[in-house]
Amino acid sequence: MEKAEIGLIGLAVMGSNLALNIAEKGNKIAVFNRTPEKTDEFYESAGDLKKQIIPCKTIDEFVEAIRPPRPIIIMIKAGEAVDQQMEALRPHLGDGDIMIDAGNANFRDTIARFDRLKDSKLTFIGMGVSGGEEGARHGPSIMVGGTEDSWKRVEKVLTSIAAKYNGEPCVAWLGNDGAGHFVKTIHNGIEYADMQMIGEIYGILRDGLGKSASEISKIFGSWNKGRLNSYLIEITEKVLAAEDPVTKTPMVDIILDKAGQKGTGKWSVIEAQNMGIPATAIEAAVAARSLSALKSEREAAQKIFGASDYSFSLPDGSNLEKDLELALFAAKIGAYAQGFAVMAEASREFGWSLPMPVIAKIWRAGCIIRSQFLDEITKAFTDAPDAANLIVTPAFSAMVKESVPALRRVTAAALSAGLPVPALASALTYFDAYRQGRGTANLIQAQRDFFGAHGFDRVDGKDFHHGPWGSGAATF
Ligand code: NBP
Repeated sequence: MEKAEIGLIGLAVMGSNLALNIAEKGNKIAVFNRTPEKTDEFYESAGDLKKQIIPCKTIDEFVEAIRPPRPIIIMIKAGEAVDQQMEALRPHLGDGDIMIDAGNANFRDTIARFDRLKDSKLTFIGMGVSGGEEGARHGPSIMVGGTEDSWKRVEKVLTSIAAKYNGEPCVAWLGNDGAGHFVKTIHNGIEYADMQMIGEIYGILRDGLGKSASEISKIFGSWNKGRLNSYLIEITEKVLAAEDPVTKTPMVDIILDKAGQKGTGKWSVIEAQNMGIPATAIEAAVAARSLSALKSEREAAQKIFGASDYSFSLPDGSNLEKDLELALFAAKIGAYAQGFAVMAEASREFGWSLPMPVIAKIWRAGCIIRSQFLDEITKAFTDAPDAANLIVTPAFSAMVKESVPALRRVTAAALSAGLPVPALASALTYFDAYRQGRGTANLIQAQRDFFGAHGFDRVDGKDFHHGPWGSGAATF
């Protein structure tokens, strides 16, 4: 029997869709699932693609079915299950075989797994896959981390299944060990910020301007034809237009306003903090989900403080919808600038040489944050590869100058109206702090020197590094 080009373990939502995608693109694939009945179910539902699939009930049979050196995608529940599966697989593998974790792993676990296999005959790839079920089936964005040699073994198959943007595949090798999973983590952090900012603009339209879900849907629909064109704006238009089959009222109006945060969103913020890179809009978005989850506390607090009257108004002469659109655009630039800045620092810290234009490129299709905007980021980083931050590239500094005034008007009006806009406000404050040549940390340094004799650097470079506040140490 002809051997499979690749193997896949884990036939739940993501794994089965990815396997069908791989088979559909003409690659022979062997599949295995811990619970064998699921392998049968999967195979029976594969229709015409059955001829490309080798269903296997045992690990022995599975490994035997793949052409060496064997690339094996592990698409199972992230965490301990991956280590267990790897241990179960390991004794069956041979020289050059590659275990590929395609789940949402913490990149630190990926580095540890990569290191564990370093001196063995096996190799490890950590592969971030974005696009959910639909992406897995018809073309995800794929972020690969591992050795270049192992990437070469899987490049053809992965290129065949990845999403395409103007014919270019949305898959790339991004660097060693945890590079792929790190980039996926930051993708998800940006996704949190993007969604939160859209949610805040929705809140202004709903609560500050009294618009119905269908009216707001139309506004997002018109924005989707302009510079905000993206998958997230497109689905926002759609979900706002949807009707609840039970009550026949807008679906969004009867969905509980509680969202969770887990895994990648949280990790992106933790890693930004670990590296000392400000990612305030992403942090605000993760925290906003945590605050949303405190539903009963929020209801109790509303009883004490009352709700704001939410009367949102912009200065006379403003074009309301245009300002909201531009404000969202400006804030979005802030969130992406922060995400890319976190990746730039991680690249230095972990020695990955992350290619920023390539990352923007492979996010243009297939993933949740896909958009036309990412094409502009690709161009900006290609034209200014050494830029310290996206917002200072020539292309984006012009956009920032054009859009930040609207963000300021919208944020100021929302704050006055008592409308919570943590991500929009964080993005605005990020711009303001980033472009402030002289900030206020001089006072913090003075305070630190006062109570802890920490010393400070002087603006005149003179060699005298303590203030005239006594010994320099606080007395208690
Ligand atoms: P789940 O995360 O729900 O995991 C279910 C799969 O894991 C089943 O195949 C199950 O086998 C297997 N499994 C478990 Br649970 N414990 C195992 C163990 N100890 N050994 C071997 N197999 C084990 O699947 P999913 O939703 O398809 O997601 C897969 C990965 O992709 C996750 O890391 C997820 O975070 C990531 N991801 C998901 C999405 C999405 O939209 N769902 C998007 C992007 C990434 P069984 O059938 O025997 O129980």
